[in-house]
Amino acid sequence: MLRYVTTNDGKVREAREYLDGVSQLDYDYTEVQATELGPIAARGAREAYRHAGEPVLVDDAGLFVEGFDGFPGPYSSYVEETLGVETVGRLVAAEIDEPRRASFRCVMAYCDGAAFAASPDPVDRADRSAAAAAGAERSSEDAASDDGAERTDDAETTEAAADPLPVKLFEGTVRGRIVEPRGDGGFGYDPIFEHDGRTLAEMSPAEKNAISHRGRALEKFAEWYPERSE
Ligand code: ITT
Repeated sequence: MLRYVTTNDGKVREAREYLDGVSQLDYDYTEVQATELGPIAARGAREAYRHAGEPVLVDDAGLFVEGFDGFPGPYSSYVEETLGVETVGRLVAAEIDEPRRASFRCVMAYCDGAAFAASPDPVDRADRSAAAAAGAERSSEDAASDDGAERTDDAETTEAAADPLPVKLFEGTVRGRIVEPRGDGGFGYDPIFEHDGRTLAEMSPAEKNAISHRGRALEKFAEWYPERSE
């Protein structure tokens, strides 16, 4: 059975729309310090797989503010806990001129203990350009390739060399702007992240999933997974 590894119930609600009956594994894997989401998710998936002994999907997400060189990025969780979402919104408003562009990114890491056949890069062009614009991680191409020796991402190459348990990554990005908080849906940074005129907190779960970083990553995963699980 596939376990969706997260301590965040908001993520699980969104994942259920793509993965029928997926069960949550409320496991707080070690979030290594890294400037990129890919290695954090990959390492988390290896650890969670060893813990659970069944297929796992780890979801690591972050808000990348363009005018802050991608900050808070992989530190989004820590920054939400320490400063809070509204303070982040106020800092951005004080320091950065309109349009205060940002992107939300999500990397899903899947591990079931077995190797993966080479497969086409599951990241699309929109993800790449959004990531580049946000000054976020290195190319999403690296972050989305099958894990292993051919990976060019330095941090994850070091990780994979130290721990060769195969991991496959799926990534999604949504572009938007930082605005004053609006809406009471969603979770985390949703009230201050506007996409196409509405904040993610002003959207229904289905509307958010249709355009969000997580929805896009889940869509790619849900397309690939059935064959794997046969
Ligand atoms: P797990 O690591 O246990 O999955 P988490 O909430 O710490 O839970 P992340 O590290 O991936 O998950 O999240 C980084 C931060 O970004 C955290 O503060 C989340 O609340 C926030 N976040 C993640 N996805 C989000 C989304 O879709 N909308 C708004 N905020 C989100």
